[in-house]
This record gives sequence, C-alpha cells and structure tokens, in this order.
Amino acid sequence: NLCRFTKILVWRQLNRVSNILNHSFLIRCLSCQSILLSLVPLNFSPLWFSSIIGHTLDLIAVSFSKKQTLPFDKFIHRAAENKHTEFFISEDEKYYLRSLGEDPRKDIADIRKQFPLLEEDIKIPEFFEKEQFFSSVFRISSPGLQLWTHYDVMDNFLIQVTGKKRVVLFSPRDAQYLYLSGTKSEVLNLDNPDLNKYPLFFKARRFECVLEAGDVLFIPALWFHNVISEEFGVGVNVFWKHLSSECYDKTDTYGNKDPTAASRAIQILDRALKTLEVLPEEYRDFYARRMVLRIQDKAFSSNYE
Ligand SMILES: O=C(O)CCC(=O)C(=O)O
Repeated sequence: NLCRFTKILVWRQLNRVSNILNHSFLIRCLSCQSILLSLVPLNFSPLWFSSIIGHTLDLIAVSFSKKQTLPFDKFIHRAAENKHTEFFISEDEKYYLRSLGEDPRKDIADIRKQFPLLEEDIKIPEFFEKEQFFSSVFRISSPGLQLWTHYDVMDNFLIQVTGKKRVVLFSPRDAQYLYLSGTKSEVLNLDNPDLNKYPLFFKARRFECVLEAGDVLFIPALWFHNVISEEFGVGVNVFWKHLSSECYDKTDTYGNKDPTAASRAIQILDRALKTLEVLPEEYRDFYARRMVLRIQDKAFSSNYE
C-alpha cells in the first residue's frame, strides 16, 4: 500500500538480496573508479563527505573543505573498518559517500550514469511514471555514522543493499518541535536531546525502524528522517516527483529545495515581518498575532490536525 501518509512503510526481504539490486552489485562496486573526497568535519562527529566529483554540500558547521582522491576500493575498505591504520585526521574518522551528478551544480545523481558498471544491477521500482523519476543516489557509510534530521521535497525509496541502519522519522506536522534551520533540525542527539535548549522536542512523535539488507523504506516528501548506520552500509535512494514538474525549483540537484511557491511565500513573509519592524513592540506583537491567525484560518488543513 503506497497510499500517502501510511507513513513508514518498509518492505521486508525483497528476497533479502533485493530484487532491485542483485548480488553482483557489491562485487562490481569494488571495480569503480577513484573518488574525490570533500573533507567536511561536522560539529558532532568527524565525517569525510565524499562523492565521485568532490563537491561539498551545504552542511551544518562546515569549517573547512579540501579535496583529495582515494581509490574506490581503499575508500570501501576504510568505510568498513572501525579503526583505521591509514587515515586523514584520526583513526576513528568516519566515511560517507553520497553520489552526485557529473557537474553537481547542474546535474542530478543517477547511479546508472555515474557508476555505469553497476547499471545492469539497478532496476528502478515501477511505482511511478518514468517522467517522475528525479535521481538515484549511491550511499556508502561507516558504522556509527549519523546524518542529521532533515526533510527532502521528493518522495523517496531508501533501499538498503547491505548493512544495518536505524532510521527515525518525524511527521511534517511536528516541524514546530524540531527546531529547524532550513531543511535540517538543530537537535542532533535524538536519544539524549538537550531539553534546556530544545524544550519542545519531546513533543515530536518519533517513528523508528531498522533497515537490513534487502529492505526498502518509503519516505514520503517532507517527512523528517535521521539515519544512523549501525554497521558498514551500502544503499541506494530513488527520489521521484510527487508534484508536477513546474512546482519544483529547476536549480535543485539534491531534491531538497523547497517548491518554488513555498520559498516565494517564505520570502514574502520575511518581507512582511521586516515591514512590521517600524512599529513599537506592542503593535508588532498584536499584528504578528493577527497574521498568525490569518495563516491558521486560510492555510492550515483540518485533515492534518
Ligand atoms: O541512508 C542514508 O545514508 C541517508 C538517507 C537519506 O538521508 C535520504 O534518503 O534522504
């Protein structure tokens, strides 16, 4: 049942070795070309963000970024170990590959194009029309690697090829409790959140599952998700468009830029708030509350209460 808002949907054991990715996939991975790494330390764990072209994503707390190459088999080797004898910064650094398009500013990741050796192993699930396809993203992660809670604007199949990964999801309706900064939540430690700093976080209802090899998780657009690799893991995402193509930002290569109407509305709201700044606090407060009531009245859906 792919009905929207069935929320978390995990297909278990599509023959365990997924029928979307067959068993020769991993063997072929090892023959892929060198990758260029972008080194992006995060504020909560050292993370080597890597891609085949070496592009740095807009991550939180990027303090520096430099680029180095690593043969793919070495990369896999390091990503699979807990402690490294060869490393860039520290013996327990973590590795992550998120594949990108040829020119990451313009092109969209399609594993079949960037990793042609794997092409025959990839069968995109036929749950949507061909024109709705957006991207297929190759992901490889070290054990213990955590990705911050974020949302994407496309529907998404997260396909686990090997390894185990915990995924925690939150409904878009709980956005108010997640302390968002853009598309990401500022709450990094979900298991032991700082409730002095994030007092409303406990109100967010979490949905949790563990993906194992052969599992496929459907993550609907706008659903927040946080991923922790419990083991070395290889996965593939397939993102597709749920809205008509014109609604999406044409410059979006990751599938995480807000639909153009939404970002325009947010800009207009920012301008409206700036306009209020000329008034004294008491008036600002009064008119801001009236604006909130108007938004609630005109734009909130009673279906989601
Ligand atoms: O599985 C991963 O490594 C990350 C998945 C993810 O963040 C996504 O599908 O958007």
